[in-house]
Amino acid sequence: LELEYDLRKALEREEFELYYQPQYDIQNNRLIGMEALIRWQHPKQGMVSPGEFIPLAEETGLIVPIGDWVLRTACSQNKKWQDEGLPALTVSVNLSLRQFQKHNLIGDIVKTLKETGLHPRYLELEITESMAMDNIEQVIRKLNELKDLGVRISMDDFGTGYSSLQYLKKIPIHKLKIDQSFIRDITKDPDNAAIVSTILAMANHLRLEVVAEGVETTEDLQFLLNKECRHAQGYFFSRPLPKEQFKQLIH
Ligand code: G
Ligand code: G
Ligand code: MN
Ligand code: NA
Repeated sequence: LELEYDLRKALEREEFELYYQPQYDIQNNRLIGMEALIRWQHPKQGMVSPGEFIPLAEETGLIVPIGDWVLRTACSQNKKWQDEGLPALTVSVNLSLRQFQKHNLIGDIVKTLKETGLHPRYLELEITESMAMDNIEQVIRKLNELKDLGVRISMDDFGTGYSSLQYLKKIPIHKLKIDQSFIRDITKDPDNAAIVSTILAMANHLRLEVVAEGVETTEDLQFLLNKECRHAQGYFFSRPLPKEQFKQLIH
């Protein structure tokens, strides 16, 4: 309850910060983008993980103003880096269920892009399978509107939900992010190796891009290179970094 009270205050007290984790094109050794990940610097408890407060924010509806803040901050930071002459990168923003279901989602995004001046092609929205499961026709309509805006859509934590292949064929997205649980021990766990190979082959047929998440070792990377996986993200390259450090990395 106290945490809820503090969460209500956190926005106005400016206790949130975005960290950025780089994403690479591993076939060309090129930085292509970054995922924005929220951090909460609690005045007494120190860093509270989003795993802890995002569910609470969802329950209480606080995710709506917090999500707006994340979107605005990520877009405006990305535009600022571009204006400073840094290479143009795509910023990925995690959407929560409530945000995705908001009636005015499209309007909010149009407004944020306009106000920050970020070109839509440099914004990617991450949704999860479970978010996109019910009312599929409506979800498809919404995703098409986003696609028409020119923003990119990726399916986060792919493989942990229950989406059918039929569904994957119908849903208008650009990219799958293979969940890190499948990348773990990929060179030692034959099941994981098989799952990842299958996802890569399927994505290739469906013309979907793929990002492997949670790449931690050079062996993981080598496996993915051999399987012609294009994009990757994980501690092997970098942990999520505060904006100043991320800028050092990219400039
Ligand atoms: O950064 P970390 O691994 O601690 O993130 C834990 C979880 O919190 C992940 O599932 C991640 O997707 C989620 N998360 C991080 N930042 C945001 C955010 O800005 N919005 C939402 N909705 N989820 C986030
Ligand atoms: O649900 P989502 O994929 O958005 O969550 C991303 C989470 O994964 C973040 O909390 C981020 O800090 C974490 N993460 C990113 N790279 C790695 C990695 O290589 N290993 C592990 N264990 N976690 C990672
Ligand atoms: Mn994510
Ligand atoms: Na993920």
